[in-house]
This record gives sequence, C-alpha cells and structure tokens, in this order.
Amino acid sequence: MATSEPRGTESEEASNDSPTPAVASPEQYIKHPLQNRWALWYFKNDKSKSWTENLRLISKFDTVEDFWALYNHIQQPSKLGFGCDYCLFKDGIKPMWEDDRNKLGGRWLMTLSKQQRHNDLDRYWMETLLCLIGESFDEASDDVCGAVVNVRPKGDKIAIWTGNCQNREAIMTIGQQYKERLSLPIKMVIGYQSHDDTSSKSGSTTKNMYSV
Ligand code: MGP
Repeated sequence: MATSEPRGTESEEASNDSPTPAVASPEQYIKHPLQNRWALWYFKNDKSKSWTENLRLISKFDTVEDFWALYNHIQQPSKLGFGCDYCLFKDGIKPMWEDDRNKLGGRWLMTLSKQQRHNDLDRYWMETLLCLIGESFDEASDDVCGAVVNVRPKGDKIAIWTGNCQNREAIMTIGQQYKERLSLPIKMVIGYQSHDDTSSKSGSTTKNMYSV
C-alpha cells in the first residue's frame, strides 16, 4: 500500500553507515567572480632605470578568493621601502598617465601625514582595494580605472584614478562615497586633479578641479 511504513530494508538502507556520496554544493567549489578582472602592479624606485622600467605587473585576479590570496601574500604598504608603489588597475589599463583610458582622466588624491603611515595607511589602502573590486560607487564605478599607493618619505599618498576629468557627476559620486567609506572627517578635504595638470606641473602643488 502506498501509505505503508517503509519496508525494513529501506529503513536499514537509510540508517546505513556507508558514507554519503561526496556531492559538494557549488558554493564549496565555485569561486566568487568579481565584476572586473584586476591587475596588481608594483613600482620599485631604481634610479638606474626609467620610470616605466620600474613598473612590474605582479598578478591578475577576477575572483574574491584570488584577491584575498594575493592580498595576504604580499607586504602591506607600510612595510614597503620609500619610493615604492602598488597600483591596482582594471585589466587592460596600464597604471600610467599615457594609457588611452587614463590620459583624459585624473585622480582623487589623499595625502597622508608621516604619522598616518603607522595608523591609517594599510587600512585606507585595503578599504580602497575593496571599494574598487566591490564596484562600490554605483554606476560611477565604470569611471574608475584603478588606484595607487605611493610610499614616500615626505608623506604617503593614496589615489583613485578615473577615466575622464570632465565627468563631474561620476567624479563627485566617487569622491563623496570614498570619503564616507574611509570615514574621513568632514573637515578633511580631498582634491581631484587632472593627470594633465599633474604631469605638466612646475611647482610642488597641482590645482584641484574638484574637492569633497
Ligand atoms: P609620483 O611617483 O607620482 O609622485 O611621480 P612622487 O614621487 O611623490 O613625486 P611628486 O612629483 O608627486 O612630488 C614622480 C615622478 O614619476 C613624476 O614626476 C614622473 O617623472 C614619474 N611618473 C609618475 N607617474 C604616475 C607617471 C606616469 O604615469 N607616466 C610617466 N611617464 N611618468 C610618471
């Protein structure tokens, strides 16, 4: 009968000690894809070489797991020597002003005090990386090209590079949300400068096109 208790053999099968077939759920083996593939670059200041020669690609990744594997494998910015940089850029964009996708762009620049190397540099950089790979700026994330951290004796710098310095709306969205993500005090102002102005500057400061 259809409603009868399971037959003895079936219940014996159910309580059988033989191991459950090893069928893993996709969550256990499929890595979590990122919206973009990213490339991490390292710059080491060797005075005998040109700026471009000092720039080296470390690795590319396009999953959350591969990002953390790389992040956990490399030195934090605060442990790098003076003159070194890390750059994280979307695959296909070189971390230089000359790249077609950077040349009309600019950067939100955060200049840190010497004390902040100890207190803030590494966590600001990690948060910057997470903003990028997590596409945290809504539609404005499409304007993001990458981010750079410069370790310098005079004070470290972290910047988010975007592709077109005329895209005011996207740039302002990125600047405001970035400031919030880093929990920067309202009174701390960060500026956006075009690469054109930065690369042709004569003095030590570049004028801000935007600020938040
Ligand atoms: P930097 O490393 O961005 O800043 O630029 P740093 O060392 O703090 O120097 P400062 O001038 O901002 O005080 C240092 C130098 O590296 C620049 O003056 C350029 O000569 C060279 N450089 C930096 N970038 C980002 C580029 C680039 O994209 N392309 C080329 N060709 N040179 C660059």
